Amino acid sequence: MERPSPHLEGNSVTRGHSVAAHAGSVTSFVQNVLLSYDDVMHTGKGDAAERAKTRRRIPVAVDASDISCGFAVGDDFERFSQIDDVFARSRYDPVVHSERSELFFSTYRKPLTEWRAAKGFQQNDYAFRNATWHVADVFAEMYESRDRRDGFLDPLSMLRDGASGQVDLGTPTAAAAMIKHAARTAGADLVGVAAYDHRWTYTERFSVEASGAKPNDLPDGLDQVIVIGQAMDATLIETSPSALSGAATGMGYSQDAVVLLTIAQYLRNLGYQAEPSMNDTALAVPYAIQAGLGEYGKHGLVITPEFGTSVRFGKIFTDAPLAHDRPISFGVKEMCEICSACVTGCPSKAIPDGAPTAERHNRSNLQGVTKWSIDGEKCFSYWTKINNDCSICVRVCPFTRDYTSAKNRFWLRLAGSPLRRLALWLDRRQGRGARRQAATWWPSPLESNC
Ligand code: B12
Ligand code: SF4
Ligand code: SF4
Repeated sequence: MERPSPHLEGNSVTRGHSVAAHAGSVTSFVQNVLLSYDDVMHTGKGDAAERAKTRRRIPVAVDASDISCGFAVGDDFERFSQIDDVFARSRYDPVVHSERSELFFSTYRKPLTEWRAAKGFQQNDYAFRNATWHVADVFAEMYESRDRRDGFLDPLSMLRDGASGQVDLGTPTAAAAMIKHAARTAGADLVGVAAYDHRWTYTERFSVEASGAKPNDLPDGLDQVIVIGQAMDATLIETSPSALSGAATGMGYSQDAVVLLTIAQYLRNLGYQAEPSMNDTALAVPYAIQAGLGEYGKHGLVITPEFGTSVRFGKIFTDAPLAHDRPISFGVKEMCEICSACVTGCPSKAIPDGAPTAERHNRSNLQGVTKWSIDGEKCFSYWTKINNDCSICVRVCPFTRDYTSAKNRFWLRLAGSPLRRLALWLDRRQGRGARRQAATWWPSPLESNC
């Protein structure tokens, strides 16, 4: 897993001053402040080094086996077909399809002038939400005439041909470090590498034209999967449920598309194959766990030590020889056993409490895996009621915190210790996870003008 390099700890100005103060000598001030060259330039969100401190004491497993990942895959396991996921079913299955689901999707495309009187669901909120989706939508709609929805039903395909000769990337460890460095520079918040695992590849893709299955073609030999984590804006998530909170999702996808295309093109320019994939082609959650980005939670999502649940994942399938990361455990499973914030917070009662089970709520769950599973039909039905995606389970999860703060990093250590009940109690006392009024997100009271 990626680790902060020592020279990224804090910004150099602060570091320089503190050195001068403690050393108390003119010579060291000159050496450390005046003569040192600041080689740290933040190109991304700028706080990666602070957040990465959360990983320092987290144990890493010896391998990425199912046992190390906490996976319980039975003999009756069957790969999942994308035609069974709730979004695909909303197009053809009357159990999920309705006038409301039609309206839900259409409002992402058409300019809304009014929706609901409720704050957080007004024109400005939808205007911004839809704008954040725009870049992802451009790719999704680019090849609709070829029955493709890039990034959602098909891999992102807007790429140039690669080089004919391959650059020698050195050892797999060096190669992985290079690709991760490039990915972070391009805007990735987290990067990990897992071995290709056929179990997570959809048996089929969903074809809009056929309203049914089409082949899920993935070239042979793509043995590595680079998993990219894209943080969702925490202040937007705090307003969930609101149309405004949907902007965190939209930005996640749009930024993900940029990073995935950039790194896939980079790999191709080095002479390797690379298929960039957002929601299409394969399941992201088990890959993110195998790649050491986080642990699985009762809400069916991956919880990371840097952003809690407030993060999205994309992936790149490649034949570049990259070293694999290994899973981590920092007390999520144990915390989920005593916490039920997502269960009680979920307005559609889609998240059951209790131990992991192999039972499926309906055909939209994977067959043959003992795990916590949510009822996707109930979840999506709520989305169609509020006319926006929901992120309440992301907001209320106690791990969703700002880990640039030392206080929150301390909380994370407490949560991963036998004192986890105290951590949970503190979380409730702190009032963290409370819903923020969407109107307070905007710098001026725009809502009253809309
Ligand atoms: C379809 C889908 C949904 C649908 C329907 C799910 C369904 N059952 O059909 C609905 C509407 C419910 C949904 C809701 C949300 N989703 Co969603 N969803 C997906 C999508 C596109 C496909 C997943 C799928 O095929 N599920 C069908 C079967 C496999 O479902 P399942 O058996 O219940 O398995 C789920 C989990 O158990 C886990 N999982 C799958 N295989 C395995 C194997 C093992 C061993 C384990 C332990 C877990 C596991 O992943 C599945 C997620 O649905 C993925 C992207 C992707 N390609 O993975 C994003 C994805 C899972 N969603 C994501 C998010 C963030 C959300 C929402 C918060 C909405 C939002 N703001 O974006 C909510 C959260 C609801 C919740 N608590 O799960 C993120 C998760 C990020 C994270 N931190 O883990 C993903 C990865 C998208 C992304 N680009 O980042 N989603
Ligand atoms: S997204 Fe909302 S409705 Fe869906 S499971 Fe999470 S809290 Fe429940
Ligand atoms: S809200 Fe609580 S139970 Fe749900 S995933 Fe987060 S820690 Fe686990």
